[in-house]
Amino acid sequence: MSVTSKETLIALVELGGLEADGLQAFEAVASIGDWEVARVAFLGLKQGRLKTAQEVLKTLPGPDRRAYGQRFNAVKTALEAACERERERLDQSAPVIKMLGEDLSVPGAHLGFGRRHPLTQTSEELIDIFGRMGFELARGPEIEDTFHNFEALNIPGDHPAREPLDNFYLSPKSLLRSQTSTVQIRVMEATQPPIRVVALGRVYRPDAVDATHSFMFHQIEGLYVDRGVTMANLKSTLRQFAKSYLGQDVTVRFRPSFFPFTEPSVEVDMMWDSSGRWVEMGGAGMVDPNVLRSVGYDPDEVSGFAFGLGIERLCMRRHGIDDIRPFYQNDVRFLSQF
Ligand code: FA5
Repeated sequence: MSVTSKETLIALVELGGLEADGLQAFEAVASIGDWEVARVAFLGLKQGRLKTAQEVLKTLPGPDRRAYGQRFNAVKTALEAACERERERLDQSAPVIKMLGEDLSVPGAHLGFGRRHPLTQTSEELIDIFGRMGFELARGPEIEDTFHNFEALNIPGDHPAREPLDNFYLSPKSLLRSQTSTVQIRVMEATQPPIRVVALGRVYRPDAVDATHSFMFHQIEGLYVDRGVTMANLKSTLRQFAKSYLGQDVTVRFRPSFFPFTEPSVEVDMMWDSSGRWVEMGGAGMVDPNVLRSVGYDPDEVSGFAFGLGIERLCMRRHGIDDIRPFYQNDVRFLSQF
């Protein structure tokens, strides 16, 4: 191919250099990042070397332009083909080959999702049921002073319930609460009647562990104080609750009992199963006038009922569990059933 000027000759030599550089650059790419750098450097529409070479055409003498243009097109086609070829090579290489090395038909690993502990689920359901009956949620501390755990509940200093062997004392004046009845006092100290609350949480007693006893367990406490509250209200509230949580066919009975902070007091039993066995679900009664007086209420004006139920036993009865211990053994085979 003959050309008329020296500039054209130089430009054609440069086009040859551009082609060689470009082919070498595309051949050398090892990653998609390298490939992109080479593509922009040679084929980039704004500042790629091919674009610059195209601009040269306009500066050449008219008769030489055809020759330059033909050579330019050949270089462009070669570089575009190299660019395309290397892209395909990259797409088919590393990651895909790695994936193919594994057996894609093996089922994925099962992702085990956590779930809430059955006692947490039970507590939430109890809050819900009592919430629908108009009870609000109250809270109290697990580390209590002896005043709230005993004195304010009409359990004086020499009472056997205060024995060190029956409680987890932390100091002479503080202990891990042995009952949620402490929260009754805290609520009454802070609020005026009418009061309708439930309080749930852990309580601690050094009881020997067996199928129905643990040294740490959960109670739900209920307290209703207003004008004219009666034992009939207490019994109907607990029966309604039991039917709602344990089912319409549950049988509940009340036995006369004694608690220092209620008068009269009852123990509440639920029929466990069709064998006719009764299991104690909780204690309850009419708030003792002494307790009402000690928080500044007038027992001639207001009366109240209170109850404290074992949450584990409710959950056990509901789900047909005969032993309290699995709740605290962290065995997922047990826990994952809820
Ligand atoms: C009380 O704790 C009273 N505070 C209940 C009360 C509240 C009476 C308000 C009057 C007014 P008691 O010690 O019986 O009572 O316990 C109540 C319930 O907690 C029992 O019926 C039982 O369901 C559960 N419970 C008691 N001890 C244990 C234990 N070691 N492990 C599991 N559950 C227990």
